[in-house]
Amino acid sequence: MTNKNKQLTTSHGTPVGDNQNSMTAGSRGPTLIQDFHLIEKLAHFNRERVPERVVHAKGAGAHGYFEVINDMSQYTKAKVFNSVGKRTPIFIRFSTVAGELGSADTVRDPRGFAVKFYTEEGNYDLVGNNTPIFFIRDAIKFPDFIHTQKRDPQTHLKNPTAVWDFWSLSPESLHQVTYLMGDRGIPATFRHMNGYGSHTFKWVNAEGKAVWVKYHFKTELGVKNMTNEVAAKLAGENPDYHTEDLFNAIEKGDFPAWKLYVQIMPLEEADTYHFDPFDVTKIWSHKDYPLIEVGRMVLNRNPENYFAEVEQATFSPGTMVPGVEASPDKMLQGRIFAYSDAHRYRVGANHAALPINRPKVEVNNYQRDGQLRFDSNGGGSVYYEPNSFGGPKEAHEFKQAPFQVSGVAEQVAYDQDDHYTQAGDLYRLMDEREKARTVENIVNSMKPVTKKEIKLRAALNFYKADADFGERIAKGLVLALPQEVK
Ligand code: HDE
Repeated sequence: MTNKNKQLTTSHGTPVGDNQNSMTAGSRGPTLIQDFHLIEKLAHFNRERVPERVVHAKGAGAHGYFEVINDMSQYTKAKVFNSVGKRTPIFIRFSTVAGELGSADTVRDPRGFAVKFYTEEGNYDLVGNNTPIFFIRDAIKFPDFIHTQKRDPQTHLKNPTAVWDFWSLSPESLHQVTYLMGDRGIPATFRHMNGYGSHTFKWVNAEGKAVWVKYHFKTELGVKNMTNEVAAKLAGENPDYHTEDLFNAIEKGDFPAWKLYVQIMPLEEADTYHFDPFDVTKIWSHKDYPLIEVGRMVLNRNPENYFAEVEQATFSPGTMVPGVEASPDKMLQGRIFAYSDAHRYRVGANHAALPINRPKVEVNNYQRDGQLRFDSNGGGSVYYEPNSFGGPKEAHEFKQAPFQVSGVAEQVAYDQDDHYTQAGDLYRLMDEREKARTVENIVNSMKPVTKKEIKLRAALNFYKADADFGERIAKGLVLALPQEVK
C-alpha cells in the first residue's frame, strides 16, 4: 500500500492546508487552540508507544510458509501436518529475552522462536525458543526469575548477584545455564539457529489416539554462533545486527529455511520414563525417541510495517488447533493463561482481530464490543448462545480428547530432582575448546557477584553436574570447593 503523491489529510480524512506552520494570531501571536491539525498531531504522537513486551521485547519478524514433507495423520489430525505438499502461511518472530525494545541483538541470551501457523482450522501458535529446555519448570517462579534478568530496582543496572543468587538456589536451571553459557548462547544470526517447542505437547489423531510430542526446527544453514568479542563489538556498533541480517537476507531473496522434526513418545511411556517427560528442564534422548521429519518452514517475505506486524503480533501457546493439545507440563500450563493476558493488557481485548493476528478462516463467535472493535462486531447477527436463530454452534468432534487425572490437589514439587545429569552430559558433549569458553563465560559472569557464598553454591552445582566443570569454575573464581563434596 502506498500513499505516494496523495493529498495530506487528518486521521479523519479531511484535507490539510498547511503542515509547516501552526495557526497563530499574526506571525508573533499566540497559537490558537482551534488549530485542530496541530493538536491532533501532537496528541497522537504522545500515544505512539504501546507497552513493550515484558520479556522478549526486542525482536524481528518475517512471513513465510510451512510445507508438509511427511504426512503425520497417524499421530495427529491437525491438518497443518497432514497431506504431503500442503503449504500453510506462517509468521515468525525471533527475539531476545531480557533486553528492552532498544537493546542489542548480540547478547548472551536465549532467543524467542515464535511461529504462527495460519492454518485452515484457525491459528496455531508454537511459541518456543532456540533452546530445547528452560531455566525453571514451574510457572510460579517465572516473575522472580525474570526480575533477576532485568534491572536492579535501585541502581537500574543489570545485577549479576541477583542472577546467580536465583540460579544457584534453583538448581533446576543448571542445564539451561550450561547451554546459555556455551557457544549457542550467542547465535551468529537468527538464520543460523535452531528452534524448539521446548515443552512436551500432545498430538491426537482422528481416532482419538494420543501421543506425546516435542518439536525441533533445524536450520538448513547449519548452526553458527558468535564469539564474545564479535558480539560485544556489534552490540556497540550495530545493536540491530540480527534484525538487519534477517531483513536483508529476505530482501535479496536469500530465504532462510528450517526442517521441522518431532520426537514421539507413546502415551503410556510417560509413566515409566526414567524422568518426568513433562519437565521442561530436560531433553528426551534422541536414541529413545528419534527425530521424525515433518516438513519445511521457509521465510520469504519481510513485514511491510514493523509496528503493525511485529510489535502487534500476539502469540500464545494456548492457541492450538484440533489434534494438538497441552501436556501437564507446569510451565506450559502457566503460559496458556499468561500470554493472552499479556496481549489483552499490551495490545487490547481485540488483539486477535488485528490483521497480523487474524486467522485466514472465518471467526464466528458471540464475543462482542471491547476497545478498538474496528470490525463489524458481529453486525446484526445473533449475539448469544444457545439461540433459536441459527447462530454458530459447537461441534463435539472438536472437543479435547478426554484424559485421566489423579492425585491430591496441593502445591507440590516435581517428584524427581536430578538437575545434574543432563547438565553434565551437555558439558561432556563439548569439545575441549568449547568447555574452556563455557567455563570462561561462567567465571566472567560470576566475577562481579558480591557474595562469596553465592559463587560457592553455584560452583558446587556445576561440580555435581561434572567434577571437572565445577573444579574449573571454582579455580577461575579462586574458590576452594569444600573437601566433603569431593
Ligand atoms: Fe514466555 N512470555 N513465558 N516463554 N515467551 C512472553 O508474552 C511466560 C517461556 C516466549 O514474539 C510474554 O506477549 C511465562 C518459555 C517467547 O511475541 C509473556 C513463562 C518459553 C515470547 C510470557 C514463560 C517462552 C514470550 C511477554 C513461564 C519457550 C515472545 C509478552 C511459565 C518455550 C513471543 C508476551 C513474541 C513472551 C510469559 C516461559 C518463550 C509475559 C509466564 C518456557 C518466544 O506472556
